[in-house]
Amino acid sequence: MTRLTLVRGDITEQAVDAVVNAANSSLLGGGGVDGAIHRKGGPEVLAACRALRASHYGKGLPTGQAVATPAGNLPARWVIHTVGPRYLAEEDRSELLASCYRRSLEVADELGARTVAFPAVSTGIYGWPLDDGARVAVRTVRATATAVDEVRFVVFDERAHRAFESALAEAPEE
Ligand code: AR6
Repeated sequence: MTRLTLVRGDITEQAVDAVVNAANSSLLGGGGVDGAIHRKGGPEVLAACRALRASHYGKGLPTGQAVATPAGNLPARWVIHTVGPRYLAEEDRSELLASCYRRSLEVADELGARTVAFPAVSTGIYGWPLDDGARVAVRTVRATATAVDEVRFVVFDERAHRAFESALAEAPEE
């Protein structure tokens, strides 16, 4: 059974096997979680991302996919980079958001990671409404078969904390 936990804090300070990065397709950094992970992770993370761009992901990492690199100076072993969808009111892209969580857990299983910290993917710069983003995150993780022992949602502020608390309080779907 995978335990789902929730903490308010900074994703770059989590001593877990893998931290998930809310990246963009370029894999070369950005703002928000991505900026913080590259700042703290340092050159080893960026070099590994560049190597991915030079090999398997010449056109970038597609939205909804995930790929791992070492975590450099972060207190984690790996960073799992995933690319969330930008929120569009006129199009339901929640399957792509769900895919980020699902694929990240698959990658975690391939690595043998037992503890994984997720940010609220897409709910910052990509504009996804927090309540819905939290619901998709919790439902998807609950519905995914994985050997990960703990999935830790790490949120920055009180509003996000409340959104995840409500999502976690919902009865699991059968
Ligand atoms: N720890 C935990 N949560 C955080 C942190 C942190 N250090 N920093 C921000 N958050 P975002 P996105 C929260 O914007 O929406 C980048 O430029 C934040 O409050 O990091 O998927 C990438 O390169 C929000 O709730 O990711 C992409 O271009 C959540 O984490 C783009 O932003 C995600 O916010 C991705 O946008």
